[in-house]
Amino acid sequence: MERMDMLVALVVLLGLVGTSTGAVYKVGDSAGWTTIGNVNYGLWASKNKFHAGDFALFTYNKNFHNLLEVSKADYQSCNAASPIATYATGNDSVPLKTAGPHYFLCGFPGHCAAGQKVEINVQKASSAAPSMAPAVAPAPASGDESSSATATATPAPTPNKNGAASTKFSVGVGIVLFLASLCF
Ligand SMILES: [Cu+2]
Repeated sequence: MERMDMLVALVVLLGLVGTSTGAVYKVGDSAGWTTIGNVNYGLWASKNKFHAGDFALFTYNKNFHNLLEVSKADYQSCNAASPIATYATGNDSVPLKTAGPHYFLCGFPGHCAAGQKVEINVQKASSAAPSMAPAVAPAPASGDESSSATATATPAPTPNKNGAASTKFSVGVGIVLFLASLCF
């Protein structure tokens, strides 16, 4: 196998390993992403701790709903006209790549106004789980460095699958290192 092929394989493998590290949170739990039953998505979001690298899984009937990631202003006004990202498969696993608030709504007429919208606040990746992603920390909005320092000093233990994920991660790193040793 040529060196370039090996490099491509390595990158693909790194990508696969990377996707296995985050916890997956199903939006709305058993109700999913819907207007039926007046699901309180704000309550759902407040019950979970999201970290960068996790995934939000939106499941819905794609004939009746879709999923748009929007700006804060568009979230507040239920404006579906200028989404940041659009999903429409009915089973969308959305990577929560960056810390900070992420805003989602359904773009079907009237659905957002009826409550089919959710704000997901993502915290920095937990220190327990190693991350392959470059350490890109968003700059503090107000330039208040003391508050961001105290924020990073409190890694809360989370009841998610970090243990299993980091085991997979270690195995993945082992495979990658093995391949890399073949390569170079
Ligand atoms: Cu909808």
